[in-house]
Amino acid sequence: MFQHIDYYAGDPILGLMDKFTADARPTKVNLGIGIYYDDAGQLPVLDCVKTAEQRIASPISPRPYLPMAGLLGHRQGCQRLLFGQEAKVIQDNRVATIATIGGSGALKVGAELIHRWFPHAKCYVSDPTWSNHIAIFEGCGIEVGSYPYYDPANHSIRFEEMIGFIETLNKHDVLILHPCCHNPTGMDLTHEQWDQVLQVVQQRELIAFMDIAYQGFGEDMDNDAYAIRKAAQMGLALFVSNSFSKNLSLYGERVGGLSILCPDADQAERVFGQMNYIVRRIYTSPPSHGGHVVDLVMNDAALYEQWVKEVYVMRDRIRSMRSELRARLEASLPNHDFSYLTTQKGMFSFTGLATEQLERLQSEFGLYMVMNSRVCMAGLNSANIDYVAEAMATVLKG
Ligand code: KET
Repeated sequence: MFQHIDYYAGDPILGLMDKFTADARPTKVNLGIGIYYDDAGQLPVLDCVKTAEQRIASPISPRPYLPMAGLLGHRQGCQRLLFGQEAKVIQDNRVATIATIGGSGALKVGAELIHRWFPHAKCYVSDPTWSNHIAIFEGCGIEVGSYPYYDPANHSIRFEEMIGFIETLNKHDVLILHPCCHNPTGMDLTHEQWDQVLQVVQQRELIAFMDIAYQGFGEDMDNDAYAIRKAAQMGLALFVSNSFSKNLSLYGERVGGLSILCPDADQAERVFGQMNYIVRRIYTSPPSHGGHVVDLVMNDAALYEQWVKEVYVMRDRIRSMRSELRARLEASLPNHDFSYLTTQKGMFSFTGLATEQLERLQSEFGLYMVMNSRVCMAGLNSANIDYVAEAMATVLKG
């Protein structure tokens, strides 16, 4: 019956996690998946989340189905976080938002909506991008291409080429963009560069689809949303998928949101209806526990303030790991340029290490990085950084 079914080669990121878990060496270090660990190497439970969960648990309450779109407080929390606390587009009811099963669920629902209502649209991702962007859009039957983005030789952005390329796209083609903390390269556009990209989006009538999974880890909550707010200001229609996996450290609860900014309230109502319909046909409604945590943290002023501070503690720890790794590598290899480690933003650095070097790091040192040379800086800590720097220096020396 099933012999015609292909074996699954495994996911390039999630598969690494299994390999890491199976490695018995006590010195092993996981720099693969985009998960934030604290300086003790532990996955943190944020204090704001603990407080919210204590409130949710007393008294323990019944668990009805949530609405297809999730909790209103979760949806409104996403809108204010993305578009700004007092955003006019929210007041004008122009944003259709649903709570989703993580950022991945938001991408899936958004891709389904594009496939159904813009059947001729092609989708373009940055070269390179998070591998699952391609998988999710192709999985919905959409043709996926790429636009020039990163120049590995100079650790820089191929901005002119990027603009030149998107100027050739057709009306309603979809451009997947990372508003902050680009995954996997850590290289973000400047505000001026965003302005230029969005002008082309407007002129060519493209659909911008912004995927924001690391808000607060780059600059701060507001600056990380610059591209989203600028697009809103320009009157563009826009898709935004957001994830709370990282900034609320709620990976397994699967919480995120999909927001679609529409030209007017009537179109937002149509779009919101279709988003609900897609959800009904795939999974009916999102999970309840994480939704309640998001609702509480986003809507209680004290918890919200505490949350933002906790995100900045994570951001600052990653930044210090970046400079410490850079300093150690520069000391070992004075002729190499490691400045990219501190220029790149968010959890990831793109090291440009070759496949053989990455394989050696795994087999000899138990150091796990994604095979495209992406390193998750949030896996470094004061106990493993010397070991990691030494291992990297050893393979770089050849
Ligand atoms: N978008 C981006 C850009 C992203 O990096 C991730 C997760 C997601 C969406 C998915 O978010 P979630 O809320 O977990 O569904 N990235 C990390 C984990 C993974 O690959 O699934 C990663 O890149 O390691």
